[in-house]
Amino acid sequence: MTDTIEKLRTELLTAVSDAAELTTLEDVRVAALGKKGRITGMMKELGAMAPEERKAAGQRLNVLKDEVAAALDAKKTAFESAALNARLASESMDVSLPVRPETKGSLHPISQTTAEIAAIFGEMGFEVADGPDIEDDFHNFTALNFPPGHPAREMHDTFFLPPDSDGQRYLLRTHTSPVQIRTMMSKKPPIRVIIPGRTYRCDYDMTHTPMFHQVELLVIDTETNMSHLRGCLQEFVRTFFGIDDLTTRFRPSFFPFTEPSAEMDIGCSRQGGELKLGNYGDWLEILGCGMVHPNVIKACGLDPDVYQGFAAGMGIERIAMLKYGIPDLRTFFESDLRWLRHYGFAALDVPSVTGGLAR
Ligand code: 2U9
Repeated sequence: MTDTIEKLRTELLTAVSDAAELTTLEDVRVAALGKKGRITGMMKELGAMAPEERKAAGQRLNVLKDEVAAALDAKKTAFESAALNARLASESMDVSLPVRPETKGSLHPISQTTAEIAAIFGEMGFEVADGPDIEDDFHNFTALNFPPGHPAREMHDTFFLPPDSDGQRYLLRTHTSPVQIRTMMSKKPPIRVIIPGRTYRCDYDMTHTPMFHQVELLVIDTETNMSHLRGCLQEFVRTFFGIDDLTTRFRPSFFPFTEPSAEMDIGCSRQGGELKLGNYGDWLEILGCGMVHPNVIKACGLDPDVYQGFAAGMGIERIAMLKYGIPDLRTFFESDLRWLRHYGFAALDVPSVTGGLAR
């Protein structure tokens, strides 16, 4: 029996090693370990042996069975990884190839500008957060320290939905600030987020549309101050407009949700009726900002004696118009294909601070 097992071992291991493909290997497995396989057959013969002989032969057959099964497994794994490597090699593509010139369609300037803003703040360590367009009074007003009766709560400024069965009056968010409230209530500081998104106000004229886009940023930590706010926003406008020495100026202002509050201007020139950004002595208002009001920190369940931070907000249409020389706000939402072809951006040219923000 010992000789037979040894012969069978050599035969089976050679068959495994000679198998050139998965189907042959499967044939070897069936011929060795299947119901009618050679090893299975020899196991069946053990019953007819004398007890001593049966014990020794049984042990040898078990060792052989494990050895052949292991060799089959190893060979199968080798076949599978070779097949995967061949597939990966044949399906690879060169992602650095330029976009096909015949690509139809383009990115809307709002999408392009939003991606540029996210790339700049992303480089500074900010995450992008988002939240619902339909909000409740708490997240849109109360938690942001708007007192009852504040003009922004009025019917004529805010789009309210009809009250639901519980009398709850939902609204279309008037700013992206409720997302900041949701972020502060769900995340532990340090928090560094930007929130780009749609906002809605009941207003329509040359410089207002009922839906517009805002981006807000929020930093909450234990030691943030106005100089961090200034450095961060100055770095942003310089990178966004691509003007290294762009000057900034902060003027005191008022918002219910920040204290102190400020408006930031950037340097410009209006000579000859043409607006030029840069260090020319004149000023253009670009965004609002401030240190988050302690009442807002408290409303989000954080201790204002431990945490403070800064926030800022700006209109995306406004900065897109300034950067790309788009003269009329209302054209953003007219879906005029000629306008989109003129002001649109190549769809797969993802902006980055190092690779460039726009062509
Ligand atoms: C939280 C705390 C503070 C966000 C801020 C502004 C100033 C601001 C306007 C710019 C033009 C809106 O698009 S716009 O009409 N925004 O001036 N926004 S500070 O402050 C926050 C936000 C959330 C929790």
